[in-house]
Amino acid sequence: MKQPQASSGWQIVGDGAVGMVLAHRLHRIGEEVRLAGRTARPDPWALTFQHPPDPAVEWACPTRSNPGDQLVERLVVTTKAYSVEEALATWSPGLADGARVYFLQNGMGFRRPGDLPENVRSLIVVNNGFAAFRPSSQSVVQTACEPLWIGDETGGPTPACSDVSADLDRLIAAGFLARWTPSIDEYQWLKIAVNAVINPLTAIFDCPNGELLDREEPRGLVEELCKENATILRSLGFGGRAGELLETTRNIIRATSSNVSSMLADLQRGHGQSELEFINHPLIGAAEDHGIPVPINRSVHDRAAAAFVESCSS
Ligand code: KPL
Repeated sequence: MKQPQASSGWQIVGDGAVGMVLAHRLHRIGEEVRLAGRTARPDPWALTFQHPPDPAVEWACPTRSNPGDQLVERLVVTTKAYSVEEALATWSPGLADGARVYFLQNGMGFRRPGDLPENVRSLIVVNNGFAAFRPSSQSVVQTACEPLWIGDETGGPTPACSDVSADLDRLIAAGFLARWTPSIDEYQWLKIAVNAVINPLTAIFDCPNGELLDREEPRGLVEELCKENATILRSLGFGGRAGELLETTRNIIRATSSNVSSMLADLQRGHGQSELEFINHPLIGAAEDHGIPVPINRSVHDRAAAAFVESCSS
């Protein structure tokens, strides 16, 4: 019987802004990449990438919408958290033995038991501010580049295998500030504590990230939310970073000021799906577990959830 071939390239699943930036930057250094989205795309797909102040470049992105008969050794899942289950249902059966699967979602709680074969390595990537947005469905603008923290559940001081180390080297060669961390959960919580501020507020106030600091009401809410979130981080044992939360959040807002946040983008699409469950719920849940009152988080969550309900009925 003919054995399926394994592809050593990067299979990126999720053709949103982050997937498009990864695909372009890896392709530019000669890596083999393929991009998959929910809908089938032409192969190759004509895309535009820009990282200001550099001019926009056009390029032909190879695509593929399912594994077919070529096993995948390296899968990068850049879908929204609520689409991970569907993405893995398609790609998990096509993974090679020992494949690496990188997850780049906002928030947590998007994995399901048994969603990956046992002989596959799963890695979490926390993107602290390498941000991008899509002015149109075929173009992407990268607006910032900050560390991509990469780690796994075992929390070893270095990657558990040389393939993962080699992947990190390639990401660095492609211009990402990719770094290994033995405490990826700390970075996940820190990012959640920031996203739980920026994302729902931009949805409520219907504004790009930067305007949160220009207008009085959201500016006050940024401060109050950060105060509550710092208390939650301390209770989780991440006090070292809690003191800087307000400053970190403001810096990310400034660095991504022209961005339409991923939550506002979801709201504008009007499909009613939001990442509140993966970003705001874990934080409010952790507060509940530790007996910490978080009235501002609850009210901001409820206002953002109401905006999603309304966007579907209008
Ligand atoms: O992660 C983001 C998001 O939009 O989800 C930020 C950093 C807020 C950039 O917009």
